Amino acid sequence: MEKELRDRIEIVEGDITKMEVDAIVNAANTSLLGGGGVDGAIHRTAGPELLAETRKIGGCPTGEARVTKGYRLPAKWVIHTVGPIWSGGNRDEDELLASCYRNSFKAAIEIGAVTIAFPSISTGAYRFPMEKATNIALSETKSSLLANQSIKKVVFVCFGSEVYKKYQEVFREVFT
Ligand code: AR6
Repeated sequence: MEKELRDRIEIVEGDITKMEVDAIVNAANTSLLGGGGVDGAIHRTAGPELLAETRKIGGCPTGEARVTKGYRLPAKWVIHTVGPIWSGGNRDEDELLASCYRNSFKAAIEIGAVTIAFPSISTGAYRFPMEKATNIALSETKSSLLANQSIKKVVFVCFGSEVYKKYQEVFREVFT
């Protein structure tokens, strides 16, 4: 069981906009109107049709997720989730980040996505501590994959070698 579960997770270093998966997850903000970091890269690659669709959605609360098409991205869908801004750890940041992963998986299952790629939500502009965020990402993924057999592959796309190394390290802890 554990082995099978581990085989459904992949950790790669790279750019999420290039991923050929059913759905990529965007680390967005509550406006859903784009921004910097991974959000900016996704909007640039998808093209202006993405912004037109997110405008119609009208925003998303922290911890929740909303789905759009992928437009010019190789991915068919974008699951936009809003991570918490780190402000010391006493404002429900852990639980809000965990719900980003849970709600993204829920959305992926609803649209029938079988392969899904995640960035490291909240650890850039939103300053969530990397180690804590990685633990939450991998623990929530483990629970969601155990509960749902429909998702066959989850790819964690690490932007840079430090993020990649941290994911490898935490993966060994969470999956042994
Ligand atoms: N592919 C994969 N990961 C990436 C890419 C990419 N192309 N570009 C950056 N990252 P951030 P947040 C990594 O700041 O902390 C935006 O302005 C990045 O190195 O993108 O959730 C939104 O509009 C880091 O490891 O997202 C919000 O306002 C991770 O993605 C705010 O930033 C997340 O960094 C959200 O902040």
